[in-house]
Amino acid sequence: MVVLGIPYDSNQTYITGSRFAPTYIRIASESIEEYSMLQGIDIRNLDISDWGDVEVSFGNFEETSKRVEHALKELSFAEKYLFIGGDHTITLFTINFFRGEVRKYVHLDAHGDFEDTYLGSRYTHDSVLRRIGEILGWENICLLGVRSLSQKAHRELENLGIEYYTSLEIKENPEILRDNLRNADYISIDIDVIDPAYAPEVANPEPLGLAPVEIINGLLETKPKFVDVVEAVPRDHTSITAILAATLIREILIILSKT
Ligand SMILES: [Mn+2]
Repeated sequence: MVVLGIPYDSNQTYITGSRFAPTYIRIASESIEEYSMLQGIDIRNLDISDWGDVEVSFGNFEETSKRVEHALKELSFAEKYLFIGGDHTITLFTINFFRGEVRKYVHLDAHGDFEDTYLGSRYTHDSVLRRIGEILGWENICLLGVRSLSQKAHRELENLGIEYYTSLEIKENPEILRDNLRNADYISIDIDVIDPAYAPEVANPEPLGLAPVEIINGLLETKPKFVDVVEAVPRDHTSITAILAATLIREILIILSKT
């Protein structure tokens, strides 16, 4: 199993700096136990290699795409992958590369990420789910935890028949999370799906979100091949959002190692 940071951010307009997330999440991981009490496993006993970060080209989607592709070709021996963003654009790089291996893609996010273009560009954190749907097919994507999108994007989700559930629906029925994650090959976790009370340091905080334990409970029975954790914007090494991301990643590495 490989861990790869993709510290690309572009077009972030409110709280910026997801490029620093892989570094601060790794620093935070030093402060927490390697042993998961929840799952009874110490990640030091797993076969994990951390390949550091791709050297991205800020502001240049095409060049960064080439660089990520080059890195992923080198890492094609791996059976499981954990990617750390970066903003949500990074999922386009990984989905583009692994498109043939992803039958079900689940997007955990407060936002729809479903604009056709954002600030004049088709390849941004705010249009990533639409681009992924175009690649994988609308029936193969699912959006969970959403609570913020434009009325136009909302209508389009409906018209295209895309499966989506709001954070409020999931709060009422946690089975939605478990059922939709169970068969996912690729799980993309925008850390803003979690309520800003727990994860304040994100690019666009949205209240009315899920609790970290709800996310963990939803993930425990899953068997993905690919997971990414994106959109954290930790300010420094004391960031509680980085500690939360590091804790989630510890549990995810164990889940990835299980199949
Ligand atoms: Mn997102």
